[in-house]
Formats: sequence, structure tokens, C-alpha cells
Amino acid sequence: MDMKIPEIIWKEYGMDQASVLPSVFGNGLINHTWKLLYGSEAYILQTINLLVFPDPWAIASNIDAIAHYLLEQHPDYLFVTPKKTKSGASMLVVNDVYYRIFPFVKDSHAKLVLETPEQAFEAAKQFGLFTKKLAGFDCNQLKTTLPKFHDLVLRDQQFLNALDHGNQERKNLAKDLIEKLIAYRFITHRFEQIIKNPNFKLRPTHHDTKISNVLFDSQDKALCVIDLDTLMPGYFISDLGDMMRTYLCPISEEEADFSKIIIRKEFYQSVIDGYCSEMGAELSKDELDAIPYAGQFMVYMQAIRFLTDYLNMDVYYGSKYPNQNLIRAGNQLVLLGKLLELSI
Ligand code: GN1
Ligand code: MG
Repeated sequence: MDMKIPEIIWKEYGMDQASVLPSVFGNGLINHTWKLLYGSEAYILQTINLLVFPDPWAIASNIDAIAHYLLEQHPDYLFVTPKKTKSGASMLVVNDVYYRIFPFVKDSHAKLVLETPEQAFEAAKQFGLFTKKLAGFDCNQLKTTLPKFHDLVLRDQQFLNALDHGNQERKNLAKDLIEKLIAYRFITHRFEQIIKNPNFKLRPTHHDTKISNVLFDSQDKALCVIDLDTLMPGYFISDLGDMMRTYLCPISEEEADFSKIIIRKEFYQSVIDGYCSEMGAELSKDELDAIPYAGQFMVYMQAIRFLTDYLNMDVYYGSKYPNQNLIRAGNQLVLLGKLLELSI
């Protein structure tokens, strides 16, 4: 969908309209993003999708709170903060659309595809560093931008609910997949134990650790993490697990030829080594023991989220081609099988 940028934005951000050169940027589906060239400077302009994030001010408040903390405690840490409007706000609302502008990090690039174990190490280290730098930050100050986002117990309930009330025809088509995912419900049961275990700590957690949320320099060194929309209190298994979900296999969740799904062992080790190079000393013994579980947790959660949405007629993710969510659920199920084999 094409979207026009309202002209009032330039005035409110104190920019000369004639000098701004906007172009659509990146491949995000949830928010709209543009790169703005502005003289010798560059910025990112982005909307927030209200259907996914009902409270954009919660996102802005979280970013402001940790920006303030990091500036005081770790002034050398590169943290990208939104440009303020003329009246000092972190966002601008025009006709019920929420906009924010971030400075474009100079000489940086984001990757859509992860190519080497070194890149995996770099990215994992950067996400670990982010949580480590915030170790002294009181998590209770963070607002919840997406309630129960990575709550596997809730995702399990939503899955069971879709089995009861979802589309019957789709249920028949997905019969095999449904049975297999039900057989994996021990993954949810382990999560139920984790949330009762005081040795698992809630920490400031990114919750979207895909490779395109890390910026790299021209030498492929990671510079910083971006996209803090889902920054909330969470467990380390969310961040480490989503890296395992998205970094270990050479093909993505969209691949329909499941024979291509493999786990690259050297990437697996690099993700763990990179993350633990920062977070290893922060994690408790019980948390360290749950490292292999992290990937299982995230892949399983994603499989049931895709399948739930398929049974619910794609109300959440939408569907760009027929059976997209069914294919993605099947893909994640195969990946889960490979991950489970790895930890036996
Ligand atoms: C959504 O569209 P994207 O990649 O930003 C989803 C993630 C899923 C991902 C799976 C807010 O993220 O949790 O892992 O799709 N984000 C939200 O493709 O639901
Ligand atoms: Mg995101």
C-alpha cells in the first residue's frame, strides 16, 4: 500500500520541505518506513501500526526511559533515539497516524539475510550487550507495548481456541499439523515451570531479534540494535530463541520446500557464543540450562501462532498468497523437529 507523507511533518520537525528527499525503505510489514535524504544528513521516518500496537505512546515512553538511563550510565553506547518535534515530543500524530523520525546511523547497513557465522556472532553479541547494558535499569518502568506477546501459555490457549472455533475446512486441511503440534505441548509445559521459577529473571528484552534489526558497519561489525517497539520485560529465551529461529536455517519461514530446512551447527554455536559473550555471566544456572530450550520455545510459539491465524482466516498476519500461514506453520514444525534432534 502506498502512503503519502503529510507535509505538516516537515514543519513540525523543523525541516525545509524542498530539501527532503523521501524514498520507501526496508521490507517491514507492520510499520511503514521511509529513508529521508536531507542535505548531508539522512533520517528514517516511520509510522506505527495501530492494529498491532494499540498504544504508541507506550513505545515512545519506553524508548525515552532507556535513552535517559543509557545516556547517564553508558554514554558511549550507541542508542538511536527519535528526533524531537518542535514542541519536544518523540512522535507526531497526523490524522490518527503516528509518525517518528530517527537519525540514520552513518555508514550503517541492515541485512535481510544472514550469511556467515561471524555475522551471527556479532548480532547475538549486540542483543546480549543491549540487555546487559540495561541490567541496572528497573524493568518495572517499562510499559507493555504488546500485552502477553511471548506468553506461550496464552498462545497455547489461543491455539486450542482456534481448534474449537476456527474454520472447519481449514482444520481438516491442517489435521496432520495440528496433531503434531499438540504432541509438542510439553514445550508449553516447560514454559509454565519457567515462569514459576525465581531463577528466571525478567529483564529488558528486545523481543524481535531478527537479523534486520541489527545495524552493521562496512567491515561487518555490528554497531547497534534497532526497532524497540517490542522492548518490554521478558525472559532471555525470547531474544536468544528468536535468533535461533531465524539465524540457524539458510532459508526463511516462507520456504515451502521443507527439504531445504537444515540447522547450520556452526551458526548455532556462534549465536550462543555471541550472546553469552555478554550475557553468560548474567544468566543463572537454570537459565544457562535452558539455552537449547530457547530455540524450541520460539519456534514452537511461532508455529502455533501461524497455525492459529490460519484457522482464524488470517486475521492477524494476513496472507500474501494462498495458505501462507499454513505453509509457515509447517515450515516451523520441521525446523522444530531439527532443533529437538540437536539437543538430544
Ligand atoms: C511479526 O512482521 P515482523 O517480522 O516485524 C511478529 C513477530 C513474528 C514475525 C514472524 C508484532 O514480525 O512476532 O515473529 O512476524 N511481530 C508481531 O514472521 O506480531
Ligand atoms: Mg519489529
